[in-house]
Amino acid sequence: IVIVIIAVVLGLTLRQNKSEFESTFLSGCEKFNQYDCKKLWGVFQQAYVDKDPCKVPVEAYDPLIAAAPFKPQCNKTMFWSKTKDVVHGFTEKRKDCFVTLEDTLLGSVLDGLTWCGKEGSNDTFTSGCPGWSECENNPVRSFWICASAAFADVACGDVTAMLNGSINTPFNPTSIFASVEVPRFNASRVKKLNVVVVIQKNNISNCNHSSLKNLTQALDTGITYGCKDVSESRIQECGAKPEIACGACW
Ligand code: C8R
Repeated sequence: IVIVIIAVVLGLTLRQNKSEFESTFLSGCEKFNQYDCKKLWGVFQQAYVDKDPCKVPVEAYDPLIAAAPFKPQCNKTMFWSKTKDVVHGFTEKRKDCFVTLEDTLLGSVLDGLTWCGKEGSNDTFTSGCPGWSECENNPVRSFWICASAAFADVACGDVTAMLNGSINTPFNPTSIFASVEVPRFNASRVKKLNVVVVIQKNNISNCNHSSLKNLTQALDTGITYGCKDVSESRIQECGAKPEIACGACW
């Protein structure tokens, strides 16, 4: 009987409120019109429920991306690596200038969430899920790789990427930006990559950093490259002053 009680308590703690995650998904989805959110939820779940949470491949989310595809927003696409807060602090105020993956339905709904399934169950769990690097094919990591690849596929015109000048390797080969997005920029669609290195008080890197040489080498021939060191305060100023034209921010 003791074992049964332990098993039930463990089961209850691991089994997070399914309807709570589902309602988070649905309410986030409903902010965007023109989507059948219940249908999207069904398609989303198919990617990971009843599966070993370390055996969810990137392609599992292809049907989800196909059901809520990213629209090309030429000259406005913003990528980032290790600058999430600065970027979103800026883009939430200047939607007229840039869009990130988090401004799309799937990106906004799933940003900050953790989820996984379990073999033999149709539930969604939000705790006890594998961490980002615990195993390669985990549900959250595979989703961000799949979504980032699809988002990079539709990038066009001049694209922008904000990188972090306060870390050792602003262009890190293990990042999603370097490993998934940059390799998919296609010269027939993308004209130029504008890198913005965000400079804070104690910056240790800038546009001259050697890792950025690797970035230029990874770019499809035909894509022009540009880089600017821009202080975090200037980015915030541009966010706070809508009268500054997008092209004059930096
Ligand atoms: N992108 C990747 N990861 C994302 C994400 C996103 O839009 N949104 C969230 N919340 N995440 P990082 P990176 C989560 O290391 O690896 C796209 C994921 O859980 O600072 O270069 C986006 O288009 C993931 O663990 O950056 C952007 O251009 C971290 O945040 C790159 O990929 C990744 O944060 C950023 O990926």
